[in-house]
Amino acid sequence: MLKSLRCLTIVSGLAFSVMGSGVWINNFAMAQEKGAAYKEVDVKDGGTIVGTVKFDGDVPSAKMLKVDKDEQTCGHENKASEELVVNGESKGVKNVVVSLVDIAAGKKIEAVTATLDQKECLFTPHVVAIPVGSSVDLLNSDNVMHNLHSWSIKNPAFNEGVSGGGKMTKKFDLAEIAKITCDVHKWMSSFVVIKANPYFAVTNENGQFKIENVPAGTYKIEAWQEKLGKKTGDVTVKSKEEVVADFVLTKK
Ligand SMILES: [Cu+2]
Repeated sequence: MLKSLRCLTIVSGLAFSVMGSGVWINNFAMAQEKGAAYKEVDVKDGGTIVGTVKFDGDVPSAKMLKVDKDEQTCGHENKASEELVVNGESKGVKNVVVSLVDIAAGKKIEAVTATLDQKECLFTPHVVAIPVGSSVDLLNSDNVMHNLHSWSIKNPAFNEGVSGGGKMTKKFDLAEIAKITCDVHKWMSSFVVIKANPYFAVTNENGQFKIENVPAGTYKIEAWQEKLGKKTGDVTVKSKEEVVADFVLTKK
């Protein structure tokens, strides 16, 4: 099979599209709220988007989180924050959510049950991405009380304690970025990112991602990272081909 590689590099001010111009944003937001933004179809001969999200600048050292409570369980030393994890060699940024934002039709949305654990007084994984209609098992693997405080705006917010070894399950039906914190241990935070379509991925420790079975077409592709913000570009996918969409993010 002939496999060609097309390259798109998204850097500031180059192939970088502006999200601010009103019409598209408003239409998209309205469609999303009505739940009519995405149609499930049979995708045959879809293409694949691969890419890397890299950090532009000196590799930042991890912010340290002060552990000042429940030290027998949480540890006596301060913990490295995962709010911005940049690989020292590849400069890849971990835990970036890369997604197609304006795709009208494509593969079926498969609801999942993801897991977000509180372990040794950190949330793990730090970022969970799920499609709408999915659930998250919120676990407490520690022997101390934790709390789950969701800063949801569209989905029902919750703020509940969970005892050691406990679990609660929450369903997320609307697309948004929901920060989850523990009010018992102020240093603990994580994000549940809920997407309106199934075309998204979370970057690995080298900043790499892969989005598969995309119908041929041109789409807006977005990278979001909690400290570096959002960047959007255009990507053109062709049947059975692999297209590269790289992002470069910088500190704001
Ligand atoms: Cu906690």
